[in-house]
Formats: sequence, structure tokens, C-alpha cells
Amino acid sequence: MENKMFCFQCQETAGCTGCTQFGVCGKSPDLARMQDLLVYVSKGLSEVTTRLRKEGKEVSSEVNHFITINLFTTITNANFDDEIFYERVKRALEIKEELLNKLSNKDCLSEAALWNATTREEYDEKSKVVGVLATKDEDIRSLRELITYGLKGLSAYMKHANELSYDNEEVSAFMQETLAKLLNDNLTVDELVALTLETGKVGVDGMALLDNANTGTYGHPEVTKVNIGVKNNPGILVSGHDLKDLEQLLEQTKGTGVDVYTHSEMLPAHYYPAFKKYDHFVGNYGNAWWKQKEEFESFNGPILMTTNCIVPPKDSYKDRVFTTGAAGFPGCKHIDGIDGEAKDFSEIIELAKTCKAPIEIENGEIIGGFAHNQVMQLADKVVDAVKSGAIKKFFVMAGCDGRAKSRNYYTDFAKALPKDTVILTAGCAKYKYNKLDLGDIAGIPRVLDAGQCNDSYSLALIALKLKEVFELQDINDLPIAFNIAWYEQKAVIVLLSLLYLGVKNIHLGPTLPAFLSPNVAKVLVENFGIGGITNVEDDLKMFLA
Ligand code: SF4
Ligand code: SF3
Repeated sequence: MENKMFCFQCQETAGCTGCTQFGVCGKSPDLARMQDLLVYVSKGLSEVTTRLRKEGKEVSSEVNHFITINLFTTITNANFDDEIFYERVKRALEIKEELLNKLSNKDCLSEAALWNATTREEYDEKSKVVGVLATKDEDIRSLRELITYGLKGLSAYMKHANELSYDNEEVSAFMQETLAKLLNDNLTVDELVALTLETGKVGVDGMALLDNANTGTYGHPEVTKVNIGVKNNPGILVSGHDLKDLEQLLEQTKGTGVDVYTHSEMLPAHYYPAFKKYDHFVGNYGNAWWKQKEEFESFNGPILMTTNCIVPPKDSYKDRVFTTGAAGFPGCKHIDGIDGEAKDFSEIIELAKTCKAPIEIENGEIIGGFAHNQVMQLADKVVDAVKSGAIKKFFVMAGCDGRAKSRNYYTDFAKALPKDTVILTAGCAKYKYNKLDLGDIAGIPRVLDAGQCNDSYSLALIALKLKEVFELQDINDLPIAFNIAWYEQKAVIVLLSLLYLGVKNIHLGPTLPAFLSPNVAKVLVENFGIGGITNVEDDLKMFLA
């Protein structure tokens, strides 16, 4: 069958090879190709901005942020709205033309830097020839996509930091220079491997920036018990990862009689001191993103999607779904505002007032807030537990959740872990085991949740701190194993960052990325000991050996 599209950027890609007829995520062929075109024109624009910087000319933060959001909108499950992609392609071409006029030396620019068009027909035609398969050599393609997906992940961190008025021109410049390099047919496999690691290095800088932005704005996460039941008022459910959106919504709902609940990756917002002052910020509703069809139905009130992961909504609740920022879905109202601008959520609040209170689907509390600052405060306790042998090993089980049944492995793995082990987690992967009663070790819970996938940086800092405390030369000498669940591209930048920090023997599941060619996978296995997963019993033996 002829390919209508080609996308293999996420773990759920069809047949573990690529979505070619329709996205498993719900992405249509037209949308997939328009996303490919947006990535292509963003690379062309990045070549021009990189040249401008080399000529000593300034690139505005507006242009930096524009390129960043372009990448972010193409992340799995972030934005399904074709119109937004047409608009962004159009705007990218306009900005590129303006910047080309400022460039003194236009020699040897790539086709992507020079391509221009104005009609939809021209966009559609171009979109058919600029996708992933335009790179014929499978190893070069694999490395180009690995880097592109890393940059998409990094764009998410940058965008959230930008919303809080934190920025880093060097990270933006690197992202754009790297995008431009992905157009260069002269780069060898070895050069692209080096660029992959460099992307991991800058990934750490991006994560550090976002950590500063979040903690500088909202304080350091603290150990917190979060209610998972419901109250009697109507509510608004906030999903995705953007804390600035949540803050604005909490301010605007004060005194309205409407409660605010977190969903999926918004859960860690409860850990920040700044959000504890809101009495109407009442709890977390539901689980990871992929269960939203049932949970949004029973929530009864409006839902605000601030970023990924959107599951194409059912008609029964679609009129209650709103998007903002990089998120979008055709037919769902989009609330405008970028870079921390004031957003007007009044329509959502008015709708909430007319809705019934959420239906309770569970009750009780879950505990989290073990980000780096909080764990450092508990460091003596943790170190004593390790020294006394009460804690034998830590398992980093951060990452993503997803709908594949094979992901039950992670629940079974958590249950099967010996009682003298502790899970360090971040991201929506936690929902596979954060409601199990796994107990504690000398008062330290056996599941330590550092926060969102965006907070994976905390886990790296904790590992580096332990290395220092135990006076080890090599991070791999720590009693820490990495059994990471991945789904979308933010997990890719976390992986590249961990590799840059020297972490070896990371296991990735439930399947290895389809975008790794056999040769690229071999490089990762031989140099970094990257591996997949098998079954709980064998993997436990391997990890505990
Ligand atoms: Fe397929 Fe994933 Fe791409 Fe969606 S994002 S089209 S599921 S590979
Ligand atoms: Fe989850 Fe989408 Fe990756 Fe943020 S919400 S971890 S999958």
C-alpha cells in the first residue's frame, strides 16, 4: 500500500515501524505532512538565523520563541489543528524573507532556506517531499530524526521557561544551528553522533533553565499529599504541563465557586508552595493521558489542555475541551496568549458554573514532591538508609505512560521489586504504580515522585548528589538502575541528557524507538549499554545481579 504519510517519532508508531496510513495517535495524513513542512521551514529559517548570528547580527527573542513553539506543536499529541500548522508555515516563511533581507552573505544557502511559497496548493505539494523519508540513507535518517526529536523535547522545556520569562539565547542559538545542520548532506555519521551527544549536553542546560524558572517562580516542591477524590462544586480540569496557565486559571477562579483539579502531568503542581494558598485547588482527577476518554466524560466540567497529551475527544465532551499554548484541536476553543501574557479564561469559568460536579472515580491521597531540593533535605536519612543496607538499590522508572497493554510490565515490575528498593520517578509513567501501596523504608516512601517529565532533571541532580556523598568517581558505580518507559519526544531529550551525563546501561521500554536504525542502535548499545526490556522476572535478575 502506498504511504499517505510517514511518522515514527513515538513509541506507539504502527507496527513498531511507522504510521503510513493514519497516525495511531489520531494524526491524519494531511496533518502529518503539514507538520513535516513546518519542521522543514523551521530548519530553513534556522539556517538564516544561524547565518545572521555568524555575521554578528542579533536574532530577536520573538524569532527564537517562534521556532521553539513550531517544534513543540509537532510533538506527539500536542496539536491536531491543521489550520494552525498552515498559519505557522506561512508566518515562518514571512519571517524568513524578512531576515534574508538582513543577511549580507547569501552564498550556498540550502533549498530549505531559500524556498518560498504563498498558496496552500504549493504548501501541500512541498509537504509531500520534505518528510522523514526524504533522507535516503537509513543511518543518516535515524540520526537526523534522533536529534530532531531531542530538539522537539528541548523546545518543550524552553517554551515553559519562556512562559515564566526565563530565557537562554545560547540554547536557542544551539537549537537553530543544529536544525540547520540537519539540512547539511555533507555531515557524516560520526559527526551526527557527536551532534547527538552535544544535543544531550544542551538538553541539560534547557532542563536546568526550566528548573530555575519553576522553582524561582513557584518555590521548591515539597512533600505533599494530594487528594484524588472529588468535592461537591463544579470543577475545571487542567491537563498538560504548563504551570503558568494553571496559575492564571487559579487566580481567575478565586471566589467563583468553581474548583480546579489537575489531570495527568499537572499533578505535580500540587507540590509547589505557591499553589498551596488556593483553597479551591482541590486535587488530582484521574490518571495518565491515555485514559482521558473515560475520565473527561465523568469529570462533567470543562477541561483545559495546556500541552500534550491530547487524545482526539469524543463528541460527548468535545464542547467542554479548551486548548491553549502549543496545544490545539480542530473544533475546540483555543485560548490565546504567549510568553506569559494574560489569558482570559472567563469562558471556561462560565461554562464550569453550568456543569455538574465531577463524578468520583477513586478516593484517598497520593504522595509526591520529591524533587531535588526536598530530597537534599532528606539526604542524611537517605544516605543512612543506604549505608545501613535498608535501601539496597534505587530504580529510576521515569518517563511516559501509554495505552499499550505491554506497559503493565511497569506495574508488575514495581510490585515485584524487593522491599529494600526505592523507585525514583517523574513523568506520567508514575501512574503505573503511584497508587499501589508499596510502603516505605524508615519513613522514606518506596515511590519518590520528583514531578513531571519536565522535572527529570531532578533525578539527574539527585544521582549526582549521591555520587558526591558516596565519593564515587563514576555515576555508574551508584546503586541505581534505569528502567525508563518512553512514549514521546520529551523522553528523547531526557535520554540524550542522561547519556551526556555519563549514565550507562539505561533500559528503554516497552519497545526501542523505531527511528533507531540497526547501526545507530548498535552504536548506542556498544557505547552506552542501552537495552530494551524482556519480562519482569528476567529483568529483575539482570538489574539486581
Ligand atoms: Fe504515529 Fe506516533 Fe507519529 Fe502519531 S506521533 S503518527 S502515533 S508515530
Ligand atoms: Fe506523559 Fe504525554 Fe510523556 Fe510528560 S503526558 S510524560 S506521555
